[in-house]
Parts: sequence; C-alpha cells; structure tokens
Amino acid sequence: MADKKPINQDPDGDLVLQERIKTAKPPLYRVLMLNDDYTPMEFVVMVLQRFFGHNHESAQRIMLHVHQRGVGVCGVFTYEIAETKAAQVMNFARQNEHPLQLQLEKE
Ligand code: TYC
Repeated sequence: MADKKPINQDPDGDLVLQERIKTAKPPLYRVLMLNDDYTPMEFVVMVLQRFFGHNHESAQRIMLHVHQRGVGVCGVFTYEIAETKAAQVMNFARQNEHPLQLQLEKE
C-alpha cells in the first residue's frame, strides 16, 4: 500500500510494525434534483436512468418524490463525480430547452 508506514520505533528504540493503517474516507455529496413546473415527467425519469443508473421503477419513484416534495436525491458521490453529473444533466436539459436544476449538498 502506498501510504503504509511499515517501520516505526517504540520508546526503547526498537523497531515495531504499525498495526492499524488509517484510511481517510472522502467527503460525499448528494446530487439533489429540484422540481419545476415545465420539465416533462418522462424527461426527468429518462435523466435519472441515463445519468444516475436508476431502473425505470426507481427513476419514476424519485421523479414523483421531487414533483410532490420539491426536492429529491438522485445519488451520492465524491465531489468531482457529483459535480460532473449535475453539470452534464443541466447541459442536457438546456439542450432540450428544459429548466431542470440540480444542486450538490455535502453529506
Ligand atoms: N413538475 C414537473 C411536471 O409536472 C415534473 C418534474 C419532476 C420536473 C421533477 C422537475 O425535478 C423535476 N411536469
């Protein structure tokens, strides 16, 4: 492992192996989808399948949740992936002249 420090010294100066390796978990971000009055429901369902890997049933459930509650979670990712997916979806929506908006929220 690249960050493993195999060799250390105890108070007597004897060499000891480090027993526990600390691994930092990367911060995670929710990609939130916001409701609007114009984006067609089928378009939202298609986006959730294409960009977030949901099956049709899961995509339909998330879309209806957003429609009824105003906001919902598309998925949870590390920052770069979350940011890229949100940008890709908003570009795709804009190309299709829909006002769909997404936001990131730190977990
Ligand atoms: N409210 C939209 C409609 O009635 C559907 C919709 C759902 C739009 C979810 C955006 O994130 C959204 N056509």
